[in-house]
Amino acid sequence: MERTFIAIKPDGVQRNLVGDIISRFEKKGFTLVGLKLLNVSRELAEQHYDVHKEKPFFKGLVEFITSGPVVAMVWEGDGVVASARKIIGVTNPLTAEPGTIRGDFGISIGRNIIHGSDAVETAQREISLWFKEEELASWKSSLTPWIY
Ligand code: 3AN
Repeated sequence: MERTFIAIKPDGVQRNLVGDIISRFEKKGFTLVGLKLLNVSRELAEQHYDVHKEKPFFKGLVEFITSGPVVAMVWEGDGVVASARKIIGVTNPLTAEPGTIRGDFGISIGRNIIHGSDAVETAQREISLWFKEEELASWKSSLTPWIY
């Protein structure tokens, strides 16, 4: 079953959006298989944002993601990577559609509340970067026959 990595960034945690965000993925029908609240080390932040290391905003990105607790999650389900990106909305919250997480809650690209893997391969890399195998639990929701 496909999995994606989702992180609620420090702004989302400080603004008490954790419950609402988790609820959106639950209500859609996806299954939560990994969840933790952590302070992100500089090393993890730099590895996570490795593809952006040449970008002018890289330093600010690392500083921001390490500035307060982050909620890291793994969600499972058919097509979850692309679907989560739709639920999240485009990178700039000002242009993100209302009804998406960024469209509903954000204003600034540097404070865009949430991260979601952009492809299945990226998801695999990010899940193994953020979670140990034993921290992930597969389970069958009793709702499954009503979803698939
Ligand atoms: P997304 O998170 O939508 O996949 P990416 O991967 O292009 O977006 O960028 C990663 C993160 O870098 C974004 N979530 C955002 O916080 C930050 N970012 C992207 N572009 C900019 C920018 N032009 N200025 C400041 N921060 C940016």
